[in-house]
Amino acid sequence: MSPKFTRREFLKISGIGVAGLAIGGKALEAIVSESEWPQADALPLVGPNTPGNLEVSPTYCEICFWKCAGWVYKVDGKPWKIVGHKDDPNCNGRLCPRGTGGIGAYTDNERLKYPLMRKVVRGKQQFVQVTWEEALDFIAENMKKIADKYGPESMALFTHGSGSRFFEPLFKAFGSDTIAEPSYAQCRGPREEGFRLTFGEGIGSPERIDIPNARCIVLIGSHIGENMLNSQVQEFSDAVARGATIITVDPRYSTAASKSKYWLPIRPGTDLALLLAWINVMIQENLYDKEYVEKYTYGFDKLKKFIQPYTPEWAYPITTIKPHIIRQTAREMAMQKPATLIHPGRHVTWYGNDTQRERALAILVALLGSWGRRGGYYYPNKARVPKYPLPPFPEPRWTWKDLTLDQYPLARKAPTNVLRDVTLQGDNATHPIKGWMVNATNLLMTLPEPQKTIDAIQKLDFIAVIDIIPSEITGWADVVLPECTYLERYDDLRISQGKMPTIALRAPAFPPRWESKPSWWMAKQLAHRLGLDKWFPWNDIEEYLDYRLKQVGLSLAELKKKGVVRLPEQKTPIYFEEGIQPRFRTPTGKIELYSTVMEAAGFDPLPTYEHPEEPPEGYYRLIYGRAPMHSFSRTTNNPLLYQLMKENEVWVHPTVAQLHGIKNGEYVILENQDGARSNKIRVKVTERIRHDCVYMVHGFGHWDRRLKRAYKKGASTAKLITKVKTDPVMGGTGLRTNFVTFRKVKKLTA
Ligand SMILES: Nc1nc2c(c(=O)[nH]1)N[C@H]1C(S)=C(S)[C@@H](COP(=O)(O)OP(=O)(O)OC[C@H]3O[C@@H](n4cnc5c(=O)[nH]c(N)nc54)[C@H](O)[C@@H]3O)O[C@H]1N2
Ligand SMILES: Nc1nc2c(c(=O)[nH]1)N[C@H]1C(S)=C(S)[C@@H](COP(=O)(O)OP(=O)(O)OC[C@H]3O[C@@H](n4cnc5c(=O)[nH]c(N)nc54)[C@H](O)[C@@H]3O)O[C@H]1N2
Ligand code: SF4
Ligand SMILES: [Mo]
Repeated sequence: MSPKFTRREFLKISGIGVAGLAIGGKALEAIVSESEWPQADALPLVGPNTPGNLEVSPTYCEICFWKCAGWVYKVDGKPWKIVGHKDDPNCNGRLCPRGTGGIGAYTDNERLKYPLMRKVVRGKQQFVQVTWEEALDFIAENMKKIADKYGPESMALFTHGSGSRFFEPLFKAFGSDTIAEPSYAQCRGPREEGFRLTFGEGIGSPERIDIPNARCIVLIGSHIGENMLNSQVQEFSDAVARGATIITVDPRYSTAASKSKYWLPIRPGTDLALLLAWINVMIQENLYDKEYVEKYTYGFDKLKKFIQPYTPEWAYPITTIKPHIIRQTAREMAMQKPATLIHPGRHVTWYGNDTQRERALAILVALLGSWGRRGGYYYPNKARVPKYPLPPFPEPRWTWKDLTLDQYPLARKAPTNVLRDVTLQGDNATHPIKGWMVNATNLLMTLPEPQKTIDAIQKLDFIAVIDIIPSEITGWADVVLPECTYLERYDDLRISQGKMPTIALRAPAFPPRWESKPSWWMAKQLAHRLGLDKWFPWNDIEEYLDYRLKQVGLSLAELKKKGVVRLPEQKTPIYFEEGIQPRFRTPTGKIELYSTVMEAAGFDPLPTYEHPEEPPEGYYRLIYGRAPMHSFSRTTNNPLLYQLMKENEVWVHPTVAQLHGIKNGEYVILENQDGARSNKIRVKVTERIRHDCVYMVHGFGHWDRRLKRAYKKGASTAKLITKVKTDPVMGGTGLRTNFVTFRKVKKLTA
C-alpha cells in the first residue's frame, strides 16, 4: 500500500484535474483542484459596528513564542479582532502587530484544507486528497514498518510550538527520543549553555532579565523593537523613557541603536573581542564588584592573568571600536552596577564560537555582580502545575545523545542539524534515521544549507508534515496533515515563569475550517493506531485540561471565563538582596569564571578569541534580523500582515552601492560565495549599515506557488546560507558565515 519513491519530487499542493481514479477502493472525486481554492484572498473581518451577538473567548498567541494571552472578539461567530489580556504579564493588555494580525491566520483562504498524500497518478507524483482515516493509517503503518526494520528510534520528530506537547509524548511512547526543535541549535542553545556553564542554570523564556529595574542596558545584537517580544519591548521603551543608559552593539543602526546613548557599530563577528576588552577594563581599572566576585566566583585569578593582553587597544583593529569608547562604555556599565543588564540575546547562533561568546558575556555579568540582583538577572518564580499522570515511557535503545556525544559533548538538547546530517548518512549511519515527522517548522527556511535538507529527505523511507499553510517543507512530504489554527483549537496550558507565574488558556474561538484538526487529536489518533492508548488516557482535551487545572485548585470552566490566572505560590524572593539564597549548580558550587566543565571536555575554560573568516573582495557578509510585523516565514503570506510588509529589502551602505553601480529602490539578485542565488530583492541604500555587510529580514522569498501573496516576494536568507560554522561545544549552526555580492536582474525577470 505504501508506495516507495526512488526520488521525491517537490510538489506544489495544487490541482491535477483527474477525477474518478480508483485509489484504495474509493473513487477519487476529491482530488484537490484549482477551483477548490476560493478566489478571494481571505474571509472578511466584521467591523465594530456590525450588529449581532458579540462573544469573546480566551486564547494565547501562536504567532511567536512569547505566547501573549488575549481575547478573541467575534460577532455572530464571525471574526472581528484579537486584543491583549490585561492581566497577562507577557503582554499587559497589548498585542504586537503580529499578534493583532494573527486573526489573518484563521481567515486565510490559502491554508491547508485536507489531508494529502503523495501518490503516483498516471506516472507522475501528485498530492491527492485523502480522508483522515487514510492519512493516519498510512502514517501509523509507516512508523510501524520503520520500528520493525530499524527500531522506533529511527523515526525522528522535528517540532516547534504548541503541538510539541502532544507529539513529543507520542514519540516517547513509541520508543523514540530522536526529537529536535530549531529553538536550540538555530536559536537560543549557545546562550543557555554559556550561562549554565557559568552560573549553573540557563535563561529560559521569557528571559529572566529585570529590565524595569535596570539603570544601564547593554544590547549585543538584540534588536529589541524590531524583535518584538512583547513585554520586553514595552519594558525597554519604558527604560528609554526613564533615561536608562542604553549601549547598543550592532553593525547596523537598529531601532534600539537609535534610542541609545552609545551605538557601537562593530565589525560583524568580532563581539567576543569587545567583550574581552570590556572584561579587561573592568579588572584593570578595578571597576568590578569585588565583594561579589570574592564571595561567589571561581577562577578570578586565572581570569585576571588570562585577560591581560586583551586591552581596548588590542580590540580596536579587530572590532573597529575606538579604545576610549570601549573604556567609557565599560565605566558606564560599572557605574550603574549591579543594575546593569547585559542582555543575553536570544537568537545567538551567529559565528560558530557562540557558546564562548555567551560565556564571555556571562563572565561580564558576574563581574558586575548583576546575576541574582535587582536590575540584572532575577530568579524567576517557577509555575508548577503537575503533569497528567502517564505510565513511564519505554527506554529507547539509543537517543539523540548517542548522535552528539562524540561530536558536541556539551549539547543538552538535540540539534536539528545533527538529526538531518545523520539522516543524510543513510544506511551508513551507526544509528540510522529513516522517517521524519515534521510539525510546525518550515525546515527548508529554518535550517541552513537547504539542499542538504532536501538530500536527507531523499534518503528517508517516509516523511509526514503537519502545518497550517502550504509551506515549502510540505512540498517534500509523503503525507501532509492540515492543522487548524490556534484560533480554532485547544492546546495545552501556557504556564509562564517570571516575576509573576501565570497560567493561560487557549480555547477555540471558531470551529476548524475545512477539514483541519488540532494536533492533540492527531497525536491521540496516531497513538491509538500504534497501540499506545495508555499514554493518551484522556477522552478529549477538555478532560485533560480540566484534570491539570484541578491539581492547582482551578478548573477549565473558570479559566474559560478568566483566560489568565496568577498562580498561588508567588511572592517568593527573586533577588539575593531579598533573601534568595545564592546557589550555583556548577561543579565548584560557585559562579565559574573559569569553567571546569569546559576544561574537562577539552574546550578552552576561558573564552579565547577566534577571528571570523573575512569576506572575499567584492563580497559582503550577509546578516539578518526581524521586522516588527512578521515572524520568520510563518506570517509572510498572512493576508493581514502581508499588507503591512510585502517584501524585504537588502540594506547596502552608500559607498558599496556606488562601487557596484546600484541605486536605492532598484532590484538586484544576491549571489553568495558558493554561487547560490536569491530572488530579486529591492535595495535600500543607507548609512545605517556598515560597509562590510548587508542586512535583510528573514522569512521572505517563499518559493511555493500556493502561497500566492508571498510567492517570490523578496529574498530568502536560508537559500543564501549554504555554509555554516558549527559550534563545537553544542552543535549550534553559526549562520552569519556567508558572503554575498550583487547581480543585475535580467530585464525579463524584473
Ligand atoms: N536563515 C535563518 N534561519 C533561521 C533564523 C533566521 O533568522 N535566519 N531564525 C532561527 C530562529 S531564532 C528560530 S526560533 C527558528 C524558527 O523556525 P520555525 O518555527 O521553523 O520558523 P517558521 O519559518 O515560522 O516556520 C514555522 C512553520 O510552522 C507553521 N505553523 C505556524 N503555526 C502553526 C500551527 O499552529 N500548527 C502547525 N502544525 N504549524 C504551524 C508555519 O506555517 C511554518 O511552516 O528559525 C531559525 N532559523
Ligand atoms: N517581529 C519579530 N520579533 C521576533 C521574532 C520574529 O520572527 N519577528 N522572532 C523571535 C525569536 S524566536 C527570536 S530568537 C528573536 C531574535 O531576536 P534577537 O535575539 O534580537 O536576534 P539577533 O539575531 O541577535 O539580532 C539581529 C540583530 O543583530 C545584528 N547583528 C548582525 N550581526 C551582528 C554581529 O556580528 N554582532 C552584533 N553585535 N550584532 C549583529 C543585526 O544587525 C540585527 O540588528 O526575535 C524574536 N522576536
Ligand atoms: S509578541 Fe506578538 S506575535 Fe508574539 S505572542 Fe505576543 S502578540 Fe503574539
Ligand atoms: Mo528564535
